Amino acid sequence: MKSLASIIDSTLVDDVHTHLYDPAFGSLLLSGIDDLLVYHYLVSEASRQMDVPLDAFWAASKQQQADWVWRALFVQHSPVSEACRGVVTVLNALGIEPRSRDLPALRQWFAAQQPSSHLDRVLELAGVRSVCMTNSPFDDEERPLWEQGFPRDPRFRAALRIDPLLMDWQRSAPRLRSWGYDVGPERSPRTASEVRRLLADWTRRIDSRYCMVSLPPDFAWPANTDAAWLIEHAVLPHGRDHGQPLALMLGVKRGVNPALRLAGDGVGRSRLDALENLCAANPSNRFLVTLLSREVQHEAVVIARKFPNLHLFGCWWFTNTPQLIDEITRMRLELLGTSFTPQHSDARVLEHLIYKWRHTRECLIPVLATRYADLAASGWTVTEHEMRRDVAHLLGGAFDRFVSGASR
Ligand code: RAT
Ligand code: ZN
Repeated sequence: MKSLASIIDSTLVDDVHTHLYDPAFGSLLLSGIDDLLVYHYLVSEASRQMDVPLDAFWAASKQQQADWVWRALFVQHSPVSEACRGVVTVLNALGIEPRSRDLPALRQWFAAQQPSSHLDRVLELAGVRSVCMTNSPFDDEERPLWEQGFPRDPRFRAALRIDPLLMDWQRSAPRLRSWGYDVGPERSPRTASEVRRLLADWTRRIDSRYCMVSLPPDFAWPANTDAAWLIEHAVLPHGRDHGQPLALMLGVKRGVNPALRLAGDGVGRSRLDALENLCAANPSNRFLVTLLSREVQHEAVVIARKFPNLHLFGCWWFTNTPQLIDEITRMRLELLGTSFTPQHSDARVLEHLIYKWRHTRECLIPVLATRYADLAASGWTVTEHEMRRDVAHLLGGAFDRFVSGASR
């Protein structure tokens, strides 16, 4: 009988949320040592250890920034944080001596890789079958390529990201008008139906699996806000008409320290009564939810027990650390069985897939082993076939079924 560890290691993942792009997007698909080092998780850590002032840091080239991050986090101190260890795991998996401390040599190694075989190799090392992208019509870099069309790489699936639409309606409305949608700044039936037309057009154009938004801790629903109105009159009807779940990423405080740019976002405890209200009032809509604050994870699990139209996924961003993955996944298994998706990678750089999934697998093995051992002690020993079924379910299968509406 195959061990649980080897089943977890060999089961391919369908990664349900990343910031990676189909190779057709060229340089938007980040890869290589400099992008690994200027990852915003590392920049926020480096900002605590570097002597360089932030304005000088941002004014410098990517290579110079990477040099500073490397020096601060890998040379002057041991890279013990989760994001730092990630770089080490990546280099090690690619067969590179991580302690060489020679950035020029690392750069040469990455530059020598042939992009499409490197992509295949990374996916293989990560044990990843497909990745879901984050695709925004509001992104001026990616919108033109979608409008023009391109042959899709089937391993890169799409999700429609709509943060500016919901969180910055007053500035988004003129953009929609410039794209030919007859919306006004006011909340009218015409505006709602034009926003639905935009969502339908983009869902078709990108072949979206779900619609997604990240929301601040004080997000309320119902409420007299543009976001709540747009959700009720455009996003939820769109979801029902087009079978699209709505993914809510709850608890991000954008720009807590704007000087850190992308690295400057923080966390707050979300008001989960909004989630409860959404799930209760909209039984024909499906909600995918991940939460940034550790403090609200238990409340979210209890809400999921009450609403089969809610599927929890991932240990998001600041909760993607071994300690919290262990805690959150144990809690979810104990209260939800296998009806959730323990992890997404949130990879921004191709090679992130390697470390995010290796580290997640390392965490899942003891968590699941304990549940199975407890179960065996109570008189139910799972077979190898059942373990394979459960692991495939947890590593993307359950999410797929929920998204397709086939079963919850
Ligand atoms: O984890 C991250 O990289 C964050 O910056 C966010 O992108 C977050 O995952 C999001 O999708 O908003
Ligand atoms: Zn993300």
